Amino acid sequence: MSDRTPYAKQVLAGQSIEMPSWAFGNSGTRFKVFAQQGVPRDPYEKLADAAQVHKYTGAAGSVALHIPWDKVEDYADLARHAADLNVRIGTINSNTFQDDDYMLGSVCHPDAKIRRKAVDHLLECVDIMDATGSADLKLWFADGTNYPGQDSISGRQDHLAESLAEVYARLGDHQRLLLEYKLFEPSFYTTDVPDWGTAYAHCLKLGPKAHVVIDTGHHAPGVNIEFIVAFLLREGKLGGFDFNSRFYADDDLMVGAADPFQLFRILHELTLQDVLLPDSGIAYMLDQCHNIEPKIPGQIRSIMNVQEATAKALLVDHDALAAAQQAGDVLGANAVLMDAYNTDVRPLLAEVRAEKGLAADPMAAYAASGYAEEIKAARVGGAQAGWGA
Ligand code: LRH
Ligand code: MN
Repeated sequence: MSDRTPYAKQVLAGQSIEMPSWAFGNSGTRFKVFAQQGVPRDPYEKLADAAQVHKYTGAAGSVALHIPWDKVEDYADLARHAADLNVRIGTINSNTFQDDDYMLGSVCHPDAKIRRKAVDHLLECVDIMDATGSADLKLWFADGTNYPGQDSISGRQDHLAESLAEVYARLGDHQRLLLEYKLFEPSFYTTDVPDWGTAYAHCLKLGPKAHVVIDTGHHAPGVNIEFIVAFLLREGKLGGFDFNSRFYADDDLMVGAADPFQLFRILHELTLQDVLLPDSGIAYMLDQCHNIEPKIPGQIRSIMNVQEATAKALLVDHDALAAAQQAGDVLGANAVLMDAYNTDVRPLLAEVRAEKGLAADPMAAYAASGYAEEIKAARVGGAQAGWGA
């Protein structure tokens, strides 16, 4: 077995997982959004908190924005603020799911006036990308229906295709459109982009700047997500990930918390295709809500969970695996993967952090920094950030 440690350390040192700005604000469920002390009041404070995660993990150098949750007067100034904090603004997320006009949909709405409004918002998001220097526009649509007969399933697909084509045409040379699918919620009969196949078909029609985003919480129970990963990778249409985990539906829990083995299997498929580093063209992001746990430590733990799953995947002996697969050695092949999965990679990650001048344990280092107490004391008054649902 060739020693894969040097290669693993090199990849782990360069890994970067984007944080969602909304993870630092208050969040919850329809039953309750719990407020936490010290929560940011604006996108500037959200970036400051995100910078803490990058400071201690060294693997979270960018922050995704969500519009209008992160609306500011001057996006170029916000991008400068991010740079001062040693992070950068990444993916721009549109929001066509919180306006009363969107009750029956946005880009798929039966009324052309509402579709116009939705597309104008998406075009505004591309303007923001021009200001922040972001490459990716991430589109998730809550669009769907709740009752059979409520609207034309194929008619809504026509509206969707037309709306996406207009946005696609507006993209700059180095900009991409990432289409995210989701099985259900908030719609409970049809969702207009419910699965990878629908997203893939629309992206194929749109062109080379359109790719599919896989949110790990957006599948029916039992769906083999790593198959979707392998398939879209093979097609060159995997644009990004929204990492989180779930026990039941779109729980948006910390990635790897509910099913670390699934996360490992996903990272294994990505490692096989050597697409883990930022220049791979795949946007690795967290999409989570820390409803009851402290938010900055929640993000730090999440980055560490991705790093641990990645390290295990990087230790898989690909040559031995290929040989066992070729020989039809079912148990042998499975054992190669399980050996890597059952490897304690925490010492290896502590080494990688030490070589980057970081503390071996990011959670302990952040806790010892006193930052949590500082923001609790400083952020008094003003309106805490949240989903504003
Ligand atoms: C939808 C989603 C989408 C975001 C939102 C915050 O469930 O995953 O990626 O816009 O969460
Ligand atoms: Mn998502």
